Amino acid sequence: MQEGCVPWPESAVRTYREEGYWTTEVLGVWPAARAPEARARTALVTRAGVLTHEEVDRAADRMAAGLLGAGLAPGDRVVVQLLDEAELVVLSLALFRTGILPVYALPAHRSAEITHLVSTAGAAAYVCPERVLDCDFRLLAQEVLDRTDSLRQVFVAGDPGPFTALSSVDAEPVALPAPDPEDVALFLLSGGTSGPPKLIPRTHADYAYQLRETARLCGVGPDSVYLAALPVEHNFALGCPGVLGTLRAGGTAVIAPAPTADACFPLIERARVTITSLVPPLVPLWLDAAEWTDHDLSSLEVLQVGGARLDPDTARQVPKALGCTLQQVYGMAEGLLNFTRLDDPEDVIVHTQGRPLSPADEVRVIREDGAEAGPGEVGELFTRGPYTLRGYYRAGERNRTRFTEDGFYRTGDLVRRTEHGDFEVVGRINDVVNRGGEKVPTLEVEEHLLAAFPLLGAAVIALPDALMGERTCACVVPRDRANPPTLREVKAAFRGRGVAAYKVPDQLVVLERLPMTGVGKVDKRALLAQLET
Ligand code: OOB
Repeated sequence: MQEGCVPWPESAVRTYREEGYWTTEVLGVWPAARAPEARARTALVTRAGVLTHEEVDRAADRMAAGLLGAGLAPGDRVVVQLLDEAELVVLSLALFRTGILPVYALPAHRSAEITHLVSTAGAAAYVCPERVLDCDFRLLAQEVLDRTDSLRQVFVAGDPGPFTALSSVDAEPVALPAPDPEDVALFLLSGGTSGPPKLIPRTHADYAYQLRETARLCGVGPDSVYLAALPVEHNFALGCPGVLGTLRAGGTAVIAPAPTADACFPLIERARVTITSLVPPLVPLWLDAAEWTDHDLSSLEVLQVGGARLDPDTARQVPKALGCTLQQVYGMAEGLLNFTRLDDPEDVIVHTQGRPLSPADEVRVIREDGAEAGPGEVGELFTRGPYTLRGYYRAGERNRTRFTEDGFYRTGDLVRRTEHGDFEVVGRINDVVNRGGEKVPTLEVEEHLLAAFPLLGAAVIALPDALMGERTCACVVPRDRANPPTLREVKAAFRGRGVAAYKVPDQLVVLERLPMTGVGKVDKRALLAQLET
């Protein structure tokens, strides 16, 4: 494995190879998609039009040659932040084929996050759109260039301004260096930990296994049509089985411009979509819209819901309202994925977040007193397995707190396991606000508040929210009591600092002091209790 990554121990590697979890498969070169009968079939449907498997394959080979021609080399890191367009898929395949490593940023990220990613990854290139709404990414790229020192190139989808057009990264296909299947293929971002996003190395072998096994579990094959309603850069829509798992199986991926029913229902009808995935806050909106829609949704077989807790009442309504099977997915970019099975009893599908994907996933539920939890008892979930990382990228010491000595990843999630082994997620011990699937690291928000305003203290907590599940509440103690910041000023300051919009606090509470624990940390439990009364 590359420098900065923590390899699996030799004994685990041997088991995963011998038992067939890891093969010699490399991401992006997929026999089912290259089979003669698949080549003329539709691979991608986007706003820009339709591409067949053959066209995607050829475009990826040309872009791969173009990337090498532009001076990038296997092992280089490239921060990828594109709109959910065909280019994102073609670029991903091109990067996998050359062994150049994408670091997937989210569409909502702005200069603060991109600067952090470029410097943590030591990225050689950044790929971005021309502009989105009010953000000109070429200006953002210039800011990142000024603040970091590894970046050599910026590729822009659209008018490149002073940079290079992504469309010019194109050359006659060349023989490509074959990546080692057990080397890193891509980096995902952590959502579940408290600080700024950490980089999660995922290897060809581990991610290929995930794609293969999730497709099998969801019945995804050459006739399947997956709708990416959520951002493709996130593990859920990327590879569970998502866009990559569907393409790998020879099926069709449809990329929606937005996750709303308005945007997605016409696509479901037109492309005869069979499977899609959503985060919980979208589900009631889809259910309402389904009641009056004229669009034919009858092709839909499976709706996956995950990223945050789905309320059982909403879950129960899905099959009737949308005419499909609900699948709850409790996953994480770090690896472990849990699914309810398509043929599980209704009770399991409605009330649990499923069980591990792989027989090789090892899971432990550890109570607060350190003992293993029995069925029905709450504890923190620890896991290791053939597609779960052993350490964050270049995280050194910090990995010690997130992993046990024997390689288990501490998820920070509080779960309960039923007698049948299905998980219910009941809470979290990490300091993250789960805003309907979008993870807001409280520490990061607190740092921005302290840097932007004269404060004696800042503490960010999650408050229950009817739509989002949780909302972000910032509690601040101003230095000058007579002159506290307003929510509007906080919003303006976050925008000025180039922070993704979903991290802006939803609510601001001005306090005279923050409750403290005996060891001098902010007592967030007491703070929550104080706000609830
Ligand atoms: C997915 O991945 P991440 O990395 O954005 O966030 C992981 C965290 C989990 O540790 C857990 O706290 C929470 O998100 N979570 C859920 C959940 N699914 C994820 N909490 C309750 N119920 C669920 N169903 O969010 C993700 C990755 C792949 C597939 C699906 C979701």
